[in-house]
Amino acid sequence: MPSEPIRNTTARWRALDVRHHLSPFADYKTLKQGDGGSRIITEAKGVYLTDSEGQTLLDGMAGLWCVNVGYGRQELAEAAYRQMLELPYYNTFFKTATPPAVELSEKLAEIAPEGMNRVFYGSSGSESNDTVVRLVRRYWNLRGQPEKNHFISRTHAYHGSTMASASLGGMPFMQEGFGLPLPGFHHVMPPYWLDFAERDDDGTDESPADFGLRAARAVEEKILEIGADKVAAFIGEPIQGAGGVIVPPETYWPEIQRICARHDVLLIADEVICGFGRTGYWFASEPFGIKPDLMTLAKGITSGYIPLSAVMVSDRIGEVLESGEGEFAHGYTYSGHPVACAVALANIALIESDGLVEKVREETAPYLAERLQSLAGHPLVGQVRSFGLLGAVELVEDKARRKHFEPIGRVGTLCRDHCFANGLVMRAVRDGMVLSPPLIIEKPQIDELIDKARICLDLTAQDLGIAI
Ligand code: PXG
Repeated sequence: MPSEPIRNTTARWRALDVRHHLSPFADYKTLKQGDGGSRIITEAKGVYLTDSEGQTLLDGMAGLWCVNVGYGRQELAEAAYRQMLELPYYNTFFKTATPPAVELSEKLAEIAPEGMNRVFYGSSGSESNDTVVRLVRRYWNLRGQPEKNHFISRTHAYHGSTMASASLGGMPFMQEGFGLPLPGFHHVMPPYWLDFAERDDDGTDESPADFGLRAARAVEEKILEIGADKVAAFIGEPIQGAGGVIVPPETYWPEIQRICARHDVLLIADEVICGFGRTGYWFASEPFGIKPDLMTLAKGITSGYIPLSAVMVSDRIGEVLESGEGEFAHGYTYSGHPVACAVALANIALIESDGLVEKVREETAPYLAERLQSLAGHPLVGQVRSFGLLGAVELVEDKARRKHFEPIGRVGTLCRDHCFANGLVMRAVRDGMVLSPPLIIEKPQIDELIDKARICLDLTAQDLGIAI
């Protein structure tokens, strides 16, 4: 009779969750008032999750954009087990290192864009973005330009939750009331055509190519406003993930690259979501033509099996760091953690042996793009975007006018809840339904995902009284 104890366990876990667990990005008052409590996820295999009540969910988000090789991979568990028995922990401070930390550094240098040969480790994307701020300031100090210490980022950017990474981020609700952004952090518009493209009087929309150039030039205007002698770096995700899977026009990144070079501003690519095969390339800098000076990595580096992050540093920066007097006074107890690095090595080996980068580029990304297009005609859908295995279905009130529902976010949440109830995890960013499935997803599972998404769109339209 397994059903009885399982139900009791669910009730117990939910009660404990409400009583003792402060979840990230949660509304504690609503949780406390009892809105049913959290869903308890107990197991997962491949692309499917199971909750404590036995419901199966197709995980369209790969956890939080991270479980690239899918759930339940024995090779990763074995790598952790072996390393824990051999050397569970040792630090990388004070002139010590461990085999997994140095082996992983070599491997990352091999797969990273050319000329990125040095790595600094942390345990989260937030830490890697805090590290990048300090590395960049150290670099300009060593170059004798300490006043070159300002950072430019974009609205809708997500770079983490620590004080510096949330300052880099462009989400006002994470900053208001927290004394953020810290001084020296600036934001410009994102390359988000749907919201920011202009429309002339006769109703013609600005072309994506023109808009991409204009969005890039917003960075140049900001550099000139602050003064190029004060701007240290520009940071951006090749595709903004948590901001709503904002895929920039092709003109955007090459222009950003030119602007950064012209003003001697470093270019940081936040590849925390985009890296490790997500876009059909090892790193998204490649297809977007970005030549980063620094690159931050996390999530897919271990497929989320264990916390690990990294900053990759180009030779140009690395040589300056190595020429300066004194130490770089920065690091974490778990920098280069041997178990995390051993898992990362096993994870990269799996991405290679499964051929996931090529599979995404040649097979599943084109298929996902094609299947998503089949949703474009739905009355709620204003735009469908995808690149690699990142996708978004943006729900709008009026397609022709690119007009959002009000209040923004309500319809997305409705749809998200229908997805959960119907066995699909799809996250809502404002009213954009975003997707980032494990890279092992097969075509029939993409069909299942799209079929489920269509049902949930229909249910959402029904809630709103909109004819399908
Ligand atoms: N950079 C990017 C591009 C991210 O997406 C971070 C940095 C920070 O990583 P850590 O490991 O510190 O969380 C992220 C994280 C969401 C969601 O709801 C997205 C993230 C984290 C939590 C929720 O989409 N991205």
